[in-house]
Amino acid sequence: MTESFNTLKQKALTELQGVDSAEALESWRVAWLGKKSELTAVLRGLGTLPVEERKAVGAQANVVREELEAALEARESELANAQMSMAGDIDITLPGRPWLAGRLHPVTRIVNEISDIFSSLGFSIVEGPEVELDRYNFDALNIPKEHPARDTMQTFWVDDGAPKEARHTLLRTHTSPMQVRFMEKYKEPPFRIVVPGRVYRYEATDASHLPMFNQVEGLMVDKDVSFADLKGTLYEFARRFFGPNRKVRFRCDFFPFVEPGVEMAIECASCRGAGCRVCGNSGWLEILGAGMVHPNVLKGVGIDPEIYTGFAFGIGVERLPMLRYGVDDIRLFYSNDLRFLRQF
Ligand code: 2U9
Repeated sequence: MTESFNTLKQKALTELQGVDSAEALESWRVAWLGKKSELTAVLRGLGTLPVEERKAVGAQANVVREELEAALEARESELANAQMSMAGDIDITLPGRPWLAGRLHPVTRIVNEISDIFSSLGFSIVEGPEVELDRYNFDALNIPKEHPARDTMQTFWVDDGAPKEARHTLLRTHTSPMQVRFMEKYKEPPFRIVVPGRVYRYEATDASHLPMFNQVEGLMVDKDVSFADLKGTLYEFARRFFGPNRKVRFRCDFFPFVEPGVEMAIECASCRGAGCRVCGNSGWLEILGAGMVHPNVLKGVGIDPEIYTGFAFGIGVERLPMLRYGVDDIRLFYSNDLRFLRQF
């Protein structure tokens, strides 16, 4: 009996080696392990055997059945793997790939950090459209047509169907249009908002300029808001962002939407004030402009400048991570080089 089990097993296993498809595998299973197989016939016939023989034969038959089942399973996965390799889907010999953990872009993190600081000072965060009307981007901000300030903000005009000279649609050059929209909508001060977002300027690219960059602009309007509030707020921002030891400088500047206007600069991190390529040899990096909101801007949205005053500021966001991490070329942020981005 042992002999014939061995023969059966050998025959079945040899045949299994030749099986090369799912259908052939199923036929093999039916032939060698199915209801009408030799092995099943032996197991069924056990009852006719004398008791002593029944036990031994039954045990042997079960061992063979288990061996054949295991061989079937092994062949099945061999065939599945071979099929996948042939299709070129997968190389099962390669080690698994580790999952890459995503993270926020360094500029996004800085935008969030700035927003959080102003949020903790009582400002609400507001966002607005990147495609704007020139009425909001220029006219409402005290920059009428032919005003020279329009030259400093060369613009990407959007084809809105009008002839080229009569277009009114553009990619916003700053986020200020949203402050105008906000005041127009909510009418009655007090307002304290910051508007983060992308802005666009049609200008040549270099180590400190890109045609797209991020701003966080802020606006506070209320009764009795003074220049001291402006300075106090922006000093506090600089202190929280850069720490208490970084030097800060305020100087007079001009922006059509504020009067008076100032520029706030921070000591250059790359050269510590000595002068280098990043800061154009001045030792200082201008990080924001600010000023008291121009009475014309308030009047334009129906707010009486005799009753209310306000201050506003604009931060060029990319400069801040450049300062903090000593990055000397703004283009690195947007070249999709993971070797650079993974450092943050
Ligand atoms: C309203 C009124 C006034 C926002 C301001 C600046 C000064 C400024 C620059 C900083 C670097 C632009 O990104 S940058 O190149 N911004 O200098 N921005 S005051 O003034 C406003 C805004 C909205 C209604």
